[in-house]
Amino acid sequence: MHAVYIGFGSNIGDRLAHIQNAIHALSKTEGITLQKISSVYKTDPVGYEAQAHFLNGVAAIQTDLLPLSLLHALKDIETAIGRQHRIRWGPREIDLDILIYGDMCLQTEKLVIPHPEMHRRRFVLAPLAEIAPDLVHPVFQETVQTLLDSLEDDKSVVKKRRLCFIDFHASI
Ligand code: PH2
Ligand code: MG
Ligand code: MG
Repeated sequence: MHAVYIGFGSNIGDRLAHIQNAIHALSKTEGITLQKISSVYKTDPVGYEAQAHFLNGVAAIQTDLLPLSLLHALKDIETAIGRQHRIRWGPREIDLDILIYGDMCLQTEKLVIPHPEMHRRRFVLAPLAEIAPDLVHPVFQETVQTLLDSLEDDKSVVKKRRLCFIDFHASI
C-alpha cells in the first residue's frame, strides 16, 4: 500500500458538486481507500489569470495502484465528470493531480512525481498542510508546512471556505 496525496480543483459550473462527485468516485475506485479530505479553499487562478476562481483541496488515499494505473483512474474520473479539453492551465470542470506518491520520485513523459509545481502553489500547500503538515517532500526534503511558510506570495490568494464540505462517511 502506498500513501498518496491527490490535489483537486474546479473552476467551471457547480465547482463544489464536481469536487464532491470526484471524491465519491475516488472512494468507489477499486484499489483506492480514502483516508482524509481537506477543507475546500477558494483560490485565485494561477498561471493563466483571466479565468474564474477555483475551488481547491487535497485528499489523502491509500492505494495499491501503481502510478500510471492511478493516473488512468484519475483521468477516467475526470472524463466521467465531464472534463472538456481546453487550453493548458485554463478552465476545467475538474482536475485531479497526483501530488505525492509515498517517497517516490518519477520523471516520465506522462507523469512527474512529486507534482513539479506543487511546492510553488499555495492552493496546493495550504490544503495539504491542513491534513499532512509533517509530510516530507521527497525531492526538497522539507515538510509541507515549511514549504508553505516559505512562500512569498500574497496569502489572500487562497481562502479557506468550507470546513466540512463533504459528508465524508457518506462518500465512502
Ligand atoms: N490549476 C492549474 C492552473 N492554475 N489555479 C488555481 N487557483 N487552482 C488550480 O487548481 C489551478 C490554477 C493547472 O493545473
Ligand atoms: Mg493541475
Ligand atoms: Mg491535471
